Amino acid sequence: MGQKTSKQDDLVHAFKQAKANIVIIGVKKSGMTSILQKLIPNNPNFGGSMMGNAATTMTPYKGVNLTMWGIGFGLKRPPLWNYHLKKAEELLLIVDSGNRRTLVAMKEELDEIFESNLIHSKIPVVVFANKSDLECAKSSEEIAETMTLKDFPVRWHVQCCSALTGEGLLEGALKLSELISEKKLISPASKNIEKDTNG
Ligand SMILES: Nc1nc2c(ncn2[C@@H]2O[C@H](COP(=O)(O)OP(=O)(O)O)[C@@H](O)[C@H]2O)c(=O)[nH]1
Ligand SMILES: [Mg+2]
Repeated sequence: MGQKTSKQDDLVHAFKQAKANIVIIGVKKSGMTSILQKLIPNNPNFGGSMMGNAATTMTPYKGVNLTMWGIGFGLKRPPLWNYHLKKAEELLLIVDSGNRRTLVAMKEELDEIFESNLIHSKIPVVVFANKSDLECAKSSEEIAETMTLKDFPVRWHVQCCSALTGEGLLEGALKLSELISEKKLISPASKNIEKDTNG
């Protein structure tokens, strides 16, 4: 075993710092399973568990609590969805950056989530715009515009990435952790304030 850490190790390390209740919403086929297999490489069963109309909950790393759900067209919200949204400290959205229909589906999902007032209005939102390797992939600016992100009352960031090549995943994981720590600084009521910010 070499001393140098691999890109994969760096990615896992960055994601481990994202200590929060993270709600992950992806449009089906946009690459949720592929991305999560990179972020959580030691969990071979987990991709298969994301199916049907149920949310999957897991804590792959200490303090990193994930609740995942794939939106399909016309699927009902999974049981306990409102409960998960209320507890959410960060939203991670996974879309296919080459497929306009999935971007519009996610925008409509966000409309409903924010209209319902179930979610903290200052919640950070990170969009993983996956499949950036495709020729038809849109830029982060085009994605933000199609999803009308500036109309939502939140701090958001669009990260173009590819689960296929690995490009952009580390930047996305770092952004997730960064926005979570920022939010904790301005939200003293948060239960999970980390003393060790260098860890
Ligand atoms: N070109 C390309 N294909 C991808 C990428 N990520 C996932 N895919 C493919 O997209 C399809 C759906 O991926 P999957 O992870 O199962 O999506 P899920 O339904 O959101 O969990 C599969 O055929 C993947 O191989 C990517 O970054 N680039
Ligand atoms: Mg899947």
